[in-house]
Amino acid sequence: MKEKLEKLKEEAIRQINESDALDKLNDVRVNFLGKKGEITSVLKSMKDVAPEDRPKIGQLVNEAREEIEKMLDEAKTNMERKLREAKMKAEVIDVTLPAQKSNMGHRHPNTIALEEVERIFIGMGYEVVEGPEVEKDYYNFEALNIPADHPAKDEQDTFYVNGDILLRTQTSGVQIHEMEKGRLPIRMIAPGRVFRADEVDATHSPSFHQIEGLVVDKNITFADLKGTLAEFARELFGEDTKVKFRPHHFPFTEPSAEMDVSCFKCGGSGCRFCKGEGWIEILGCGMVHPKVLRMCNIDPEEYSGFAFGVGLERIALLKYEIDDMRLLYENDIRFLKQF
Ligand code: 2NM
Repeated sequence: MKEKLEKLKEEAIRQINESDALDKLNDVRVNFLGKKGEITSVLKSMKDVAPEDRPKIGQLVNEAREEIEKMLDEAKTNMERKLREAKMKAEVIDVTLPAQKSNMGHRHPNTIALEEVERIFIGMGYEVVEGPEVEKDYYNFEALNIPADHPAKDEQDTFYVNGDILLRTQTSGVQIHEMEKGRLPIRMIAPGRVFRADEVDATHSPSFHQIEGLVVDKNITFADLKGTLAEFARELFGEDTKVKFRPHHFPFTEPSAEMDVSCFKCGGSGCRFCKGEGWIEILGCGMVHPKVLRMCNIDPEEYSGFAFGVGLERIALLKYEIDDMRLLYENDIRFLKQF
């Protein structure tokens, strides 16, 4: 009996040492100390032991049981400690590692250019006014002195919603609405999306953006127009920028002009950027036609005004030296991130 107990003990120790997981240790406990375990069955066979030997054998069995229990407990404590240590090691956080940067969005070059233009005009006391992209034919053409049979209407042929309603080809309609309100004087810019029946190429798109400006007050002259737009050009392209006005024709202004700025790359001597010209065309402008004022119930004998229109994409392309307008519409983050 004694030998059998020794053997059981040895076997239990061997199995404990071999256990590499808590559930395996538990199996050992069940196999030896459980209800149907080895040690328990030894106890059950006590009935075969001579009565005088029973206390002695009983003590041996209990000792073996206690010893196995102790070994199991120690092994369990050890194993739990090792598991805890491994877990701590695996879950270590190095607080000195650089943080993962979240992917920030980026303002579109058009937006950057628009905010720059808005900043300049707000600085001169202008209001920024927006209006509808879908407009009545009257506000896009008629009120701007472009009658139905005018050739300028062919030039700006557009997308009609129906015979009377269209996608605006310029933001001038916003200025007409503002003049109709009868609150004078007016100093405003109207930025926004416009539409033309143009094919897509490096410098054209059927949908682009314009910023139009309007000043209406008493005694406004072409000198005010020149001073204002020259200052705009200097703020946008640098203080050494020169401006030049060439006579032009628009139905809604008289006289009308186009304004060139001296090339901000070569300073006017001629380079690849200005195609050797030294000058870059930047906007159209003029004194608001008396007919336009009258249609808005403003007396041209009392009030006068100047207006201008500039393409936002044109400014973004020039300012950021982008050579293809299509890049502005593809929204490739690798391109957009550069500005
Ligand atoms: C341009 C050029 C010249 C213009 C005129 C008006 C209005 F409403 F007052 F008649 N708004 N914008 C204007 C004048 C626009 O774009 C090249």
